[in-house]
Amino acid sequence: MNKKTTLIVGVSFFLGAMVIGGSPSAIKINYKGHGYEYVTKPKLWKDAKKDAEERNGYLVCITTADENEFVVQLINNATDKEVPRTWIGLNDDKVEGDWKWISGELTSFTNWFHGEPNNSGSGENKVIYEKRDNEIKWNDVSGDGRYYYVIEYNFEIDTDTNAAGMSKTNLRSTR
Ligand code: MAN
Ligand code: CA
Ligand code: CA
Repeated sequence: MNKKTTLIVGVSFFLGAMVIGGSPSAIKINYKGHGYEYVTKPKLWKDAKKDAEERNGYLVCITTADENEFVVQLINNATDKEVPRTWIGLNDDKVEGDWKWISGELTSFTNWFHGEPNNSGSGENKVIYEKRDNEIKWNDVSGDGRYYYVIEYNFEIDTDTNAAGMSKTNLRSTR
């Protein structure tokens, strides 16, 4: 097969798998020994947290610029729609302004939008990734919205075909 044929066959196979499998409600991928699952089913923060814990994971906790870049790519490549608002495991529920990862990890790395966190309105103690202009960063919001979420696992997980395809093409092409 020449290059063009190989590409067409490859892409057709991928789209075929998408049709057979339907649009995936979760994307599973491993990074530096941890599993990450992007759940494209909107939930309240507390229900997303509970779901993650019931599956032996936790809402994603981001401690380095590399990990941030990886999670941003996961969110950015998950759907062909506008980047969805996405819960992470950061909150200041205990003491206003004292941000904590639910994993207990250090909070030295941050990725707030300019002007955030602002605890606006009647208070904002949970955090999402969202897209403003061309940036995907953090904003504090109330826990009342229903958004997608990323589950992190302290171990590698089984990845599905679609996610493997995504990791090889989309993720690598951004490096
Ligand atoms: C604006 C900003 C944000 C805030 C949201 C709440 O976008 O003030 O800081 O979180 O409104 O909807
Ligand atoms: Ca707050
Ligand atoms: Ca805010």
